[in-house]
Amino acid sequence: MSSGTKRIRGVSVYRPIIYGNSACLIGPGEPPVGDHTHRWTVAVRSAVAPAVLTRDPNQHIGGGDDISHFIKKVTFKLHDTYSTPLRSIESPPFEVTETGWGEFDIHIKIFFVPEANEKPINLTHHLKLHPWPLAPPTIPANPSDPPLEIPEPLLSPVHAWQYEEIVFSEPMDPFYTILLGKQPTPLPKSNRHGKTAAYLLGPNGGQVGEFSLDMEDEEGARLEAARQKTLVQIEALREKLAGHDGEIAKLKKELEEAQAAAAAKASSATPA
Ligand code: SLL
Repeated sequence: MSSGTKRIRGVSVYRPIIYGNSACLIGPGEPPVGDHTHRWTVAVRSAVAPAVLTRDPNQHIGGGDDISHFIKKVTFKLHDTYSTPLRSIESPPFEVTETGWGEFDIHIKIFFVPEANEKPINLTHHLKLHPWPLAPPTIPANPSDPPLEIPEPLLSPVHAWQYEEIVFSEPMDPFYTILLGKQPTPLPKSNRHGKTAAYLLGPNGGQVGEFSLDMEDEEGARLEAARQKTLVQIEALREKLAGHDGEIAKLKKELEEAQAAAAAKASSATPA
């Protein structure tokens, strides 16, 4: 076997990516496109953003690193209402920009460079155009009040992105050399691009730019809080169950006593 076809045993290399979409309302100043309401971009990108974002909101998330040393091609299968729904993107940026009126599932297939000798992976992303559920402040406290005006900036842009780590376990020898030569930029501690009125990257919404270690910590804290809450609920149910067991034992005893008393009464009433 030549060294070119060897796998590196016991080694895993991971590469962070994001996939998803950004969407903007087509503005009143722009030329209309039929009944289309939004311009959107679906993409596979690096999770880390460039230091300076462009002005195009569809480019506001990730994309700072080149990922073409391991991704060769990405196909995006759009809704059948689009002409040529299968879009094949053979060089970076791996993305499709379109206009439309509706949300639907996009099937994304990532093909790796030949050196990787890996099967393509399939992902599904639900194209998101609308920022629902609407933010709580837009819902009136009193149901008889008229609905509050939703400020235009809150509707556009909308961001819906998923963080993913592609793991190459036991990579091919030449591919391992390629990976070692192109390290991903580490995620920053905090998002360098901060918050805007945009929907919706991350649990707190409004973040643009990139995924950060803080977001990972927040996710961990949320999971831990949920775990603690579940433990408390389990304990409460256990106590309730123990209470029910006690009640059952008490009722059983009362029943036995009543049955014994009835039997005694019946036997004493029986004529000799
Ligand atoms: C819906 N099930 O009803 C979805 C389908 C399809 C969206 C949404 C493009 C149309 C065109 C377009 O926005 N399709 O090119 O005319 O919401």
